[in-house]
Amino acid sequence: MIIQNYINGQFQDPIQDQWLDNYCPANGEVYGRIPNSSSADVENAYIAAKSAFPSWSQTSLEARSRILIKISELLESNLEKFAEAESRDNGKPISLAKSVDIPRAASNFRFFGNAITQFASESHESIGSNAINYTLRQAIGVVGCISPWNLPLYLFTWKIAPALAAGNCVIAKPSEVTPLTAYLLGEICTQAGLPNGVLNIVHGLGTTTGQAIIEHPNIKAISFTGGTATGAHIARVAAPMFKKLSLELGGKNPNIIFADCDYKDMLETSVRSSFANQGQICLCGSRIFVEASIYEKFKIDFVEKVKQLKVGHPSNDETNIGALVSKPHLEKVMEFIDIAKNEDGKILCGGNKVTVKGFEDGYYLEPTVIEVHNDECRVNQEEIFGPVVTIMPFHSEDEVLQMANKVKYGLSATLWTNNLKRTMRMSNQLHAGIIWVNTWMLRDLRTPFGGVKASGVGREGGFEALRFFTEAKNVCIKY
Ligand code: TXE
Repeated sequence: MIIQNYINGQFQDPIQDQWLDNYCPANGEVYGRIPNSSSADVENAYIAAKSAFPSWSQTSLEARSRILIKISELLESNLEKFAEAESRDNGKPISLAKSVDIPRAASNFRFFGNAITQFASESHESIGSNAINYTLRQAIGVVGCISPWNLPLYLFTWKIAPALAAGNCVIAKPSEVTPLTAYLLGEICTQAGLPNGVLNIVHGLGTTTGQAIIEHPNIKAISFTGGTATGAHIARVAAPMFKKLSLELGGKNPNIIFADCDYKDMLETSVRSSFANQGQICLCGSRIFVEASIYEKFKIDFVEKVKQLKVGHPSNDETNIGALVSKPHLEKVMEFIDIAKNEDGKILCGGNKVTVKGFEDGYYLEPTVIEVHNDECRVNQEEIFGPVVTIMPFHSEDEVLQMANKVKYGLSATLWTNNLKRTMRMSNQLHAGIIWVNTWMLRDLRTPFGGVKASGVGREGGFEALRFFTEAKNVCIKY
């Protein structure tokens, strides 16, 4: 399988003929190659985007909306093909790709195709000054979208759809680890009638292709999802050029369980919030804090349920836990399990590599639960981003609030309680951009999405995304 760049509506090889291997996480084999694009490819993408911009930014909202909705429909009618590609490239269970990843990518286009027709700008009458102000929301120009490997098409389109809806032309780079569905998207965009140059997809390493995008002086905004260290690097490069930045970075999210919760619901959801997508979701509740009075019961019930999860080949419908995305990532996650042992953590279940018959070189790991005694230990502080969670008891609301907030991240938090006053108190005080109460990852695309502290800056979703991808210009007229 040879993946090419999609520039000006054409599929092309990289100019310098540099390629990378693409691995299948389920069996460890190389099954394709992808361009490692240079700044020359990014420049070509920029030239295409720049020349498409005047016409695209002046295309009526209805016409843009129609094209985006058409892309959504084509994704839906190609669901099987995209889901298989996503599962093969990323290692995630096919059931997840079919039920979550690809439907959500389609929803992203449909949602922003509709949202742009509802996006209103403000006007303010300056009473006493005989003046009226109105605010234009103008497309920025050429923007860059850089996405990670954990939810490949889901997050790629979460950026591209609002950028295009708002009238920008886009240079997008998917993760080099999971390029396949982004490659397939190009063909669908052409079929849907997206004009050439409006969306350009360049593939390659972060340090070559990604770097060329963030350093480009005329790419005026960067929307990035990925690791915190990369986010900090991007901010350093972009700041002197005054680029607009949206950074959605890592998380180490608390899952806080009070004794008065609906236990069954909490238990089932906590298994999902710990291990969905092999724990490789920035929103996973990777630190579980349980009120002391139900701690021992929870520990037994949770571990029993986790042991029932089936680790297996991603294409098997029975599989709950597929392969981790790459060998280096598997090694990194396993290192954390060793760190936990050295820090006096107790492995309650899991902790070992799994050999799946017939796919012995795949990157499989048991879902792992670690009991920790000190919330400041490394496994409780650092983002592991794999099927590994920590659990520990707490004795009071104040204590758990302090532990929950004592990490550098602040993306999401989950609370399990039926006490309304406590819900309000805790929600106000938790350091996070997203709080779920008695649920997890229930998403409404209109809501603001993003984190505080080392989890990033800016908000995606709904009109927040359309505001990010436009410049506000105020016009004041005296009459
Ligand atoms: O991410 P990177 P990695 C976390 C998770 C994971 C760690 C590292 O803890 O273990 O980050 O993952 C591109 N200029 N998350 O190394 O490198 C890169 O090519 C421009 C959390 O895979 O941040 C890819 O397209 N771009 C996260 C994207 O950035 C650069 C999801 C993300 O890769 C670049 C993924 C550069 N200099 C990992 N360097 C989440 N928040 O969901 C890299 N890239």
